Amino acid sequence: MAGERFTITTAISYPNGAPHIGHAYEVIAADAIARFKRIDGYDVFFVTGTDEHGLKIQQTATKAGVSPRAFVDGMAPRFRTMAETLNCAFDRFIRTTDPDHLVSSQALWRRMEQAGDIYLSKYAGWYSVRDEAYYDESELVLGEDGVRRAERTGTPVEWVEEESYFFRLSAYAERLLAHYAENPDFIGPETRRNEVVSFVRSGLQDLSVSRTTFDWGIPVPGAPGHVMYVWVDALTNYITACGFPEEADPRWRHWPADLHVIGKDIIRFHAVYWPAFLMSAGVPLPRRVFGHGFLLSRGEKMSKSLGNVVDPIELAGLYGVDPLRYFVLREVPFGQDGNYSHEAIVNRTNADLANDLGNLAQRSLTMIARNCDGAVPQPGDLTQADRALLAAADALPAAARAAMRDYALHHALAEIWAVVAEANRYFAGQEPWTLRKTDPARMATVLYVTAEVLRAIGILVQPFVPAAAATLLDLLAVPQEARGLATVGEGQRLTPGTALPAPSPIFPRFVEPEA
Ligand code: ME8
Repeated sequence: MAGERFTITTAISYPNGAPHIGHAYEVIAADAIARFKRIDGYDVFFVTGTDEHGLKIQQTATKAGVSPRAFVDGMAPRFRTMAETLNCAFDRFIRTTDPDHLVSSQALWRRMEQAGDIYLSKYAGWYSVRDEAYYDESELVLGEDGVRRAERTGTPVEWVEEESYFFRLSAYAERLLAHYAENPDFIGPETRRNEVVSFVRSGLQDLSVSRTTFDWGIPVPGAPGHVMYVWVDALTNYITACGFPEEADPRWRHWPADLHVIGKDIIRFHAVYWPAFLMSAGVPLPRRVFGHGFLLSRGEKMSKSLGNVVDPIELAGLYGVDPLRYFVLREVPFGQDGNYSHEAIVNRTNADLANDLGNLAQRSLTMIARNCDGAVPQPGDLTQADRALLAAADALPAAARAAMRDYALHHALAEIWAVVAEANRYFAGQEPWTLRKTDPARMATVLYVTAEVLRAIGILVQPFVPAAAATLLDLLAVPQEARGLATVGEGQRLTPGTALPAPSPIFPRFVEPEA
């Protein structure tokens, strides 16, 4: 594992409005996976960013009375700030208006053209600006209001007729199906894979890949008046970030991506169009595309006094960054849809974080501070109960790795919190506060075992609640360089006698503000 590389991306967001909880969810999940791989010794490259071209952005800018460029320059930093506020440690924040992305997109286009896959024709069909997608007649429904809409997304479509370059997508159906069959992990979860396979089996039509009726896009090389269809340029962001087209660029070692984290609504673009473009251009394909579910507000007011909070930065301010991260990753099985509500976030925060982990840390560390000279206690002989708890903690890296292999982040957290629960039962059952008077040596052992289990938990929770994990590991005086998954277990136990800082709370309870 050590030194093995791992490249992960999120979808790049349309900055046509402020970032919402769906954007936050996706970047949090990707960050947790990236951080998990980092503590497991991988050389990680994590990319996120904004998708700034296309008709939707141009129209929104016009409505706002500014140029598209001024509009995206105002909006994109809000997405970057959101990711930073949520403690997401990306390596590149790519904007599709970045100069290197123009070079990369045009180079990819040229390669597809050289492969004979681009030709000029005329497009006549339906287009949804909101989805930035073309639809077949068969994919539409006619509403009572006389408006045609895409059945899957409910967005209105308009008739488009213009000269357009096409990509010979129809020529790739067989190769794509063969790729899915040979690489069963290429699309996840299973439901998304089935959906894509049946879509491709039903036959693919060539794809219109340029537009002439507006100009907010990447110019098609050698074809004045044509800008690239926004999805061609958007998908290309993944290789731009890895230094394409300069394969001598040191960043090129990060390609192919190991994982594209995206929402379920854009699986077709990533699992059909994108691999076809890459096959055409002779560029290796990403290893896996994972379509997560949608996170929706239960549609109720978040709370009487708080109003309906949907801005992720506000949510983070209200509940705390770690509680928000923990909530979305623990509550929603990754790959499925989920709901959030004020009550659900508060319950998770107070039960799992403040009570189960926070209190255990606070109580045990306070006892150590008061009764063990503020240093890691000296354990005596271990009992069966001590050994069982330590074994449960030592088994966590393997259990978490197994869960994370399928990107079952909620399972990884469930495994960790099962050990938190076991540690609480142990602590309550051993009653170190009673031992303080009756058997101080045994008390020291119980506190040592608890602290050592907290070390393992602190290491394991870093990807999910990074700030709180850092605080916990600081309180246990675990050096920065000893915070990897490989340090969990027998080999690197806490050293008795190590001085510990004064304990402080890691997870405050959420207290309802006065109405
Ligand atoms: O689709 N819950 O951008 P976008 C969870 N620019 N995820 C959600 C969500 C929700 N309620 N709403 C949206 C685009 N998403 C394109 C991507 S990639 C080359 C180009 C997810 O701003 C959505 O599924 O509409 C997507 O993965 C991401 O947020 C950005 O959505």
